[in-house]
Amino acid sequence: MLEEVYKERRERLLEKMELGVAVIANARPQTRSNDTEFPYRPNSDFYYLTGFEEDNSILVLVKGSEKNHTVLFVQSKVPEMELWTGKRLGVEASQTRFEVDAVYSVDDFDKEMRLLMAEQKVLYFDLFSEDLVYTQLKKMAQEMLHVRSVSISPRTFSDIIKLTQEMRLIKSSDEVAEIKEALAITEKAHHHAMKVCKPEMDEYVLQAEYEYIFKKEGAYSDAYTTIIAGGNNANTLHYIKNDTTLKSGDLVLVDAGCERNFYASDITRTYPVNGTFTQEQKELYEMVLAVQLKIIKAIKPQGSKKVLQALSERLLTEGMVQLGILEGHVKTLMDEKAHKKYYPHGIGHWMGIDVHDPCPYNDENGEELLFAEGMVLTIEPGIYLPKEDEDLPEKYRGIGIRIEDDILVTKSGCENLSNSIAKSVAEIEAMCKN
Ligand SMILES: [Mn+2]
Repeated sequence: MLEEVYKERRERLLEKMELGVAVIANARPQTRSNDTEFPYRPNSDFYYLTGFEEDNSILVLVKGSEKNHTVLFVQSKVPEMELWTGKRLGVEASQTRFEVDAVYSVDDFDKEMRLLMAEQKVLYFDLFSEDLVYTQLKKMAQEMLHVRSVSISPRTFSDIIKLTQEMRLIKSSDEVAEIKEALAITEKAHHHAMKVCKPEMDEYVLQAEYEYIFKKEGAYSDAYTTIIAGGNNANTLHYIKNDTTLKSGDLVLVDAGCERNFYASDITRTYPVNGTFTQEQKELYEMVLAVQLKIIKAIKPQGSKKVLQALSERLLTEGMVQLGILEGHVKTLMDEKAHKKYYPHGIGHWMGIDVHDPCPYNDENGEELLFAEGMVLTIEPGIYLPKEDEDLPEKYRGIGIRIEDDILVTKSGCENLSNSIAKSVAEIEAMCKN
């Protein structure tokens, strides 16, 4: 994205702030073991406001009564360090690249920050983060209380994340384009995997097929750990061990999506390991699919997640009664929450730079936020029928199905951004046979 996109976001954030100073630090590298690290990924809010991928960087926004001031702290270039960990942009090049008022070395953070905080009453940062930068900030603010030359120093702490997360709820067309690019790769991966999946393959090998396509097609990472759940493993919702051998006659539930340019995709498909659904699998699958399609149809501006949740619970309960999974009246079963045993999760979540975008679901007064153009959410109904559950008809035991797509709320309704990933029984069986 262009630098002015990030600049415009910073300006919008400044508009939402009261007079004061805001500090947003980038993520720290995370240790994997001893002295090795996980691949680095920037903090989502920091990235949203800067587009900068280097660790050891901090953004500071000062909202003044007359004018605003934006400052970026970056790691300065140290040749001996660059030999080991790669080139850094450094202070000078950052000054040219970023449309901020000043760039300093992060080594000067303490010194410069005291100047930026002086005469400010409100200090914004991520109040819930335990990052050292914020601990350091609080310490500075406390020390400044005792500096006689400073007449005002921040005594009010406010949550910057609340403001950025409100902004991130509505995606710009540039952001939707990024999500679409991620989805194009995720589509290739699902289609490729449907083709190569076969009985006696280990789940982690199928996982590797997905990750191979992600990287080959230009997505550096998955957006979350891939779930490859063969047969009864699908009934463990967050199954990520992926270490069982896939069996002919079973379904495999795959929840896999790549991250591209730090935008997520999140797709679940459930397909037969040997390429052909059994009669029972087909009955269950088509029931869940019909529910998913109806829910997607119901998405439009002024709609809400609560309404979709209720709809999904009612439709799935009806479906389960029709198939003999639950017995009784739909309304009574729902009052008793009988359906929750087999559909225990939510219908979906916001998605964007984070796979579960941490945007608000309710407004200031606790009222649910209604859908509006530019929001992106997943729709993922599922039904989970454990092997050991003797209340279930025997023929359905050990089957778990989830179908998940990524949906953009549009002006008049919605667009299923992942519509072209094989989903009907016929489409899936055709793809598996290729
Ligand atoms: Mn999801």
